[in-house]
Amino acid sequence: MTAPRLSAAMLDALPDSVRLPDYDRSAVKSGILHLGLGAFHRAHQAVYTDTVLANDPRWGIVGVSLRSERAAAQLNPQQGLFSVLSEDAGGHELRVIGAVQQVLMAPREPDALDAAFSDPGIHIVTLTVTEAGYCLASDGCSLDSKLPAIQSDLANPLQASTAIGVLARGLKRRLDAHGAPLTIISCDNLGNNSTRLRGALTAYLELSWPEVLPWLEAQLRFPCSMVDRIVPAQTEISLARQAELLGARDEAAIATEPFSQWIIERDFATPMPDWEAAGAVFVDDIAPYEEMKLRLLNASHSAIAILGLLKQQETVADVMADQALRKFIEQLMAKDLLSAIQAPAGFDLHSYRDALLARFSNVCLQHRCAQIAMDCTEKLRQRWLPTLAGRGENRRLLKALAAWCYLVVDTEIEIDDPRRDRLLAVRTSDAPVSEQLTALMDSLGMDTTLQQRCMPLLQAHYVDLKSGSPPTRG
Ligand code: CS2
Repeated sequence: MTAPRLSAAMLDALPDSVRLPDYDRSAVKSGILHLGLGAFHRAHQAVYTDTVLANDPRWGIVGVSLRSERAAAQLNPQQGLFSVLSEDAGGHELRVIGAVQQVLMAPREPDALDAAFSDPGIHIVTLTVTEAGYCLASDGCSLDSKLPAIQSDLANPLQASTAIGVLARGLKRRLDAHGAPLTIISCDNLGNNSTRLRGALTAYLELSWPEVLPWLEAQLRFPCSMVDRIVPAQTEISLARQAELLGARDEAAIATEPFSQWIIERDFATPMPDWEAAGAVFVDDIAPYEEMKLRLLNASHSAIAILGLLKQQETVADVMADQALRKFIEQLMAKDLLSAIQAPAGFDLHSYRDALLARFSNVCLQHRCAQIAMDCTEKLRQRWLPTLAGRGENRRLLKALAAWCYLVVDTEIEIDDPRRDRLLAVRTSDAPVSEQLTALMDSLGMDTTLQQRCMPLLQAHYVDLKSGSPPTRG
């Protein structure tokens, strides 16, 4: 018999081991609007907020999906409830989160969305829309206003489906309604994430509603944030196991690791949830935290994914169990990545690295290499280029970059990337190697000075790979 679907009515019937929302959900008011209600938000910001709600009912989350109906279909029939399984070799915890009140589908529900943006009880907008969701040009800073999705939002603001278009219209409505302040926080893996968001949004508003800009300057704040928790995409198998543990079928279930970190720049325009009481940290200078995470965790994650795919390893834990790959990753971290990072004050980078190796080796997480290898042109720019631009040892990082070039040009591995067409054009061209590599470096937004410096070694490693030498050699 299939288990009944998770719902508010059946919470009391769940096993005693399951941790439930310890507050009255009917007393919760909406205080946060979240754009992009994927797995990461559910395993991260929603969990911190759920903890806060036990003492302060002002911070319920209204979720907004931009393109897909999926999150609404998963969560609304469950009254926003979902379960988070956190697990490693030490054991597991299963918790039901009640912080999400409802999910709106932006292009289908413009009136409800306008009402949410105009609600004076909403003080905060958070976003997890992936690196590509900021619609940035190759310089990584300005808005790519020629993108078809941006052009379409500018032409049809009521059907907006990019984060930038939805946010711009929402701000216009809020200003027209009352102009109360707002704190807007990006929770995506981009350095200076909220500052970049602000830049893209400002450029969009200049083209659409420039009258919003003085208010944005005066009344809105965009604190940057560093988020960390490994959240693999669910599979049929993991969903079935979680249903068994929960005693209910949960279409929005999330499986993750016990570790979680959230660092937020202290720069707020509004009252804030006491996320610190739930384990987040507010800091004045976020740059060293962002740098540490992107250039160590995410940088090695991308290398793991690319090398793993080339060696037909399915998951990150599989890569870590492969002696040659593990050794390469350990060396990459120790020799190339660590030395290029300025640690936050009082932080021990070596223990951080050790903890990362243990997290990557967590066999409870089915974190597929293919998931991490998505959107490489966006990710590698953030994760690898700043280290390559430094003056330190870069040999292994250039090998990993050569491995990405090899994956794009010389294999038939599926490419899931916002610049897929450009990459496929290189795959099918018969241009000389140096031209192919230049085209790939251009797609990452690598400037010409850096290209000139990297090219000789990159090309040598790439030619080695083409001649059958494994990327982990040497
Ligand atoms: C991963 C990240 O998919 C990826 O690119 O590197 O999602 C990573 O799991 C998180 O940033 C961990 O906090």
